[in-house]
Amino acid sequence: EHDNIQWFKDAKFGMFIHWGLYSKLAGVWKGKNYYGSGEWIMHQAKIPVPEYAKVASEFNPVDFNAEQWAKLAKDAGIKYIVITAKHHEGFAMYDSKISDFNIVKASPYKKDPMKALSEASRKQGIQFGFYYSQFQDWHEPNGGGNDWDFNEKKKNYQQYYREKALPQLKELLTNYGPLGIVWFDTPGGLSKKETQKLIDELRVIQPKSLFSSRVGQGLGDYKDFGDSEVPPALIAGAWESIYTHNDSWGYIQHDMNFKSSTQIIQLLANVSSKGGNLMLNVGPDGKGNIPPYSVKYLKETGKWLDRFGES
Ligand code: JFZ
Repeated sequence: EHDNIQWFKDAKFGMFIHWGLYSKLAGVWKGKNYYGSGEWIMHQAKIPVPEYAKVASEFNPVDFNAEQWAKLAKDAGIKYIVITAKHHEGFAMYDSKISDFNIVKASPYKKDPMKALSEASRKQGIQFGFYYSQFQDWHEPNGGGNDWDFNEKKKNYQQYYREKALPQLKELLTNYGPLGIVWFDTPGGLSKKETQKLIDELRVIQPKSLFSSRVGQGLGDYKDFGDSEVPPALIAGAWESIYTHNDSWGYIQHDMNFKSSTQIIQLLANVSSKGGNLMLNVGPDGKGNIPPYSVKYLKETGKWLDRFGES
């Protein structure tokens, strides 16, 4: 067991944030509405890399306010935040020296929102962590997942790990203060030995950070259940269920199927009664606004927890 697992076991409630170029597309490409997971639109519409890269030049989240986001989490009774530093689209939402496909270099916004959010979260006493898509990277010829621009058989995944994933993870673990969690996703391309080597190289930078189970190969410090899954009974050890507030992780303008505060509270009760944490996702839009229904229902959830929850 990881020696820094206790805060996580006590946390009960986390906030997941999916935010990237897909948030700006909002589930629409060339006038057509896409459904499902908004962060998959590049894949769904088979958008070529150069065309998708142009979205970055229009991505300008001027409404983003780190203090507001962290305050909302605090008011909702949330104890940790995990945000997408880079999703499968390959775009770094932070200042990266490894790839120019990042928010500081490639967007008119030019600032690093991850810096601001990491600081604002800690100021609120909230643990802060990054999601990083370590295998799928649709922007890179050697990254996993993009088979419409690149031939999957010709890919050198090792090279992608060596030249992008590992160096970017090192940046994230080095430049943003102590991270509560590094949340990996959809593993691939690495053997158990190679996965262990990746973990070891990151561990030395931040021995106290927890790594999610999707780092792969049964390694990782706590278990994640499949999306929108709660186990049927009490489970020992540290674990988390992840749910999104509506039906998509990334913002989709035509997805209004938000869970009410009553539903969120029931979900929290269900998960925590079995010993786990609920990490509930919100999808801010391309301007940097958390959807109004998420704000409303999260605040209501916090009010209920103030009255009836144990701290
Ligand atoms: C992954 C991503 O592909 C998706 O875009 C989102 O970020 C989500 C949180 O994670 O999707 C998954 C990964 C694992 C499972 C399901 C969806 N699973 O184990 O059931």
